[in-house]
Amino acid sequence: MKPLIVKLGGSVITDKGKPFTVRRGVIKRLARELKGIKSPLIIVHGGGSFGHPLASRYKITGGYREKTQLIGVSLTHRAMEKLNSYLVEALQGEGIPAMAVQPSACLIASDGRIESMQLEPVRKMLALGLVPVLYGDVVFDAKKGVSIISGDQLVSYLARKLSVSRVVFGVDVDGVYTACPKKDNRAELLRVITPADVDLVSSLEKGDQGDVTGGMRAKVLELLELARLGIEAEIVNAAKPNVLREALQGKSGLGTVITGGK
Ligand code: IP8
Repeated sequence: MKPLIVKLGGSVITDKGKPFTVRRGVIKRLARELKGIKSPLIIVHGGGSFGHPLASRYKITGGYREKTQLIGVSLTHRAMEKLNSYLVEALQGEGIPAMAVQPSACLIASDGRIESMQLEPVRKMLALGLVPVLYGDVVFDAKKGVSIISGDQLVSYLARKLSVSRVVFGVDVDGVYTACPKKDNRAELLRVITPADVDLVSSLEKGDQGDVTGGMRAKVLELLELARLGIEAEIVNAAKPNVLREALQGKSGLGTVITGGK
């Protein structure tokens, strides 16, 4: 059976308004929803109020420029490890054999894009029935010294390299909107996005201030890369009970489908 990839957005599993705060109840519920999934799973999560504030404070996306950033590299990575541990333990609590995979230790980036990644351990985990849990991370970069790789980019890379059946992104809104639905009440939910919708995608929001990896627009761009290869993805509201579970069980149309053709 081909694996499914699920991305748990940082805005779902953490409180973005409060530094270093996990949403315990939400994580527990999501772990219960994931328990019911029969297909092999790869889980990737975002940074939320753990990774983004530190990456932003130490200007890590701009690359390595001065020694004072090194403590920021160390702190950003550690913050992501803490969030990852919390999630892995919640999954274990539901009996899911989750295992952390540290992206910074197994990939090299170049100018902010993944250049190479050692995927054999992930393949072996899947073959055994373990559930790899990766995350957006501060990584070593051939051009910039260091950079931030988002969970979104990791999902897109993993989906291309490992043969996956479907990609589901869990976010804290109902899908992709024409504008940010939290700030603009005229924002309309888009049900389907295809590679033909380039103009629309370039007008999507780039994320809040303090989000170092580009918000909804960056997510959609990563997923359109997959759509071009025939891998369909859906962005759904994981903050609402059972939506993520149903999307992973194969129900389509719960949020925004990113596909190669209408
Ligand atoms: O929340 C960002 O991952 P994302 C990770 O998936 C860090 O964009 C370290 C800020």
